[in-house]
Amino acid sequence: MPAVTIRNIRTILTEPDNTRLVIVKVETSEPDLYGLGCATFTQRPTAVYAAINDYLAPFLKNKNVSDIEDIWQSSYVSSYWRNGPVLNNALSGIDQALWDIKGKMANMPVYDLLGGRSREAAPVYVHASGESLQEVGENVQRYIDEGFHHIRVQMATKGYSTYGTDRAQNTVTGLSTQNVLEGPIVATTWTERIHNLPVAHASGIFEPKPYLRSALGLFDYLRSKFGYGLEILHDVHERIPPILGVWFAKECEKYQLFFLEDLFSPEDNGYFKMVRAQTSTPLAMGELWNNPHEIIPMIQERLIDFIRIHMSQIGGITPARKIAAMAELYNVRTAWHGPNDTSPVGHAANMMLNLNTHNFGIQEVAIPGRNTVEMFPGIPTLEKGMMWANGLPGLGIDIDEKMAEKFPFKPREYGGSWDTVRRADGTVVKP
Ligand code: GCO
Ligand code: MG
Repeated sequence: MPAVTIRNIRTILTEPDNTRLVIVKVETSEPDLYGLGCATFTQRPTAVYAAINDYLAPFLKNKNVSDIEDIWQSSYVSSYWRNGPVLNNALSGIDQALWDIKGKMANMPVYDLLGGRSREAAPVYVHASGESLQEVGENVQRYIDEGFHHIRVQMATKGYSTYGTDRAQNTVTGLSTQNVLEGPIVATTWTERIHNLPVAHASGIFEPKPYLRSALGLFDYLRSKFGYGLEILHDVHERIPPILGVWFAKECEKYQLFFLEDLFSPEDNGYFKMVRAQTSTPLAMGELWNNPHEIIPMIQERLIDFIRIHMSQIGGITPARKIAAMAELYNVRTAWHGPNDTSPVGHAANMMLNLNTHNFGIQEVAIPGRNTVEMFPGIPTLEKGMMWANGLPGLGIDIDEKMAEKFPFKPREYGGSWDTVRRADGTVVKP
């Protein structure tokens, strides 16, 4: 039987529900056989598009679709310089599509190619946020009523920009919120005074201590309202000075979080040793890592409990399954990144590892919009607080290309970059 080869690689840019998605379609020498992969880097989607169309598509034409490992390794070094977000996303789109094709050719879901299932479905966590303790509490209750058991909680810090709430920059949808200083400044006169400094373009002011006090107040409120049966998670989103992160993780211990996420920025990985020695608050990190050198020491030294890599940011299923296997040896659990800028194809790829790997931890999910569900037949479903794959061959998902064409990228201020958030004195804050 003649080898099945790559005939064409197409990149689909679409925005069904206010988040820009990058989907790769690998078409083969078999007319009806194709694969889909996620290459979504929502702040730089057209850079990924160029990396695929200008470089990987010509490089891979006529290659044998069966040789996923060789295609990954040769593509990885074909740029010479490597391990960055744009090229890794481009590589991921093709890699996931090739795994999709391999499963279709073998007539089995990718998790069966990897050794079968360790569980029926993947428990998920959802995002509850609000402007006040009461509003967050109401949203938590709503999710509990819908059958969710793991809930990430984020609350606006009055008078400041706060990640993960309506007052935050929401660049994933490219809609920057207006400056959030309209509320009374709940701070000392010092902050009030310097708040009025003329600060260049900013989508709000972030100050660490008001945020930290507000977050601890939220955990206290939720534990007194819901008790300790509910699993609550929180994303610091790397914004605070690292030593305050050490203090905060220790303060969180009594609230028994499921995990505390992105306590430090990737540039401050070195602080994990310090916090690890002082508290048992479970730590999660990974969505911002692209390079093996950022990742390997964190697993080897058991500095995190959950690895939260955004799978397309490291190049797809091929590297992700290797990292998951290494993590198992150190008892680090997976928690693949999965908000609305992980496409449904990306979630389908996450699910292949979520069902297969022994050291699964939790799967993040943002409830998909109606257009997204319609555009991606076979999208993993949510039921009983868990995500379910459909058991179809490959990744089990498709895309309605005609519909995707009807949802082109919307024009965005600053090209859809992550908004600039600043301290009261004007210093830029890590996102
Ligand atoms: C999360 C992440 C996201 C990122 C977003 C960036 O934990 O889901 O922090 O909210 O901010 O994916 O585009
Ligand atoms: Mg995060």
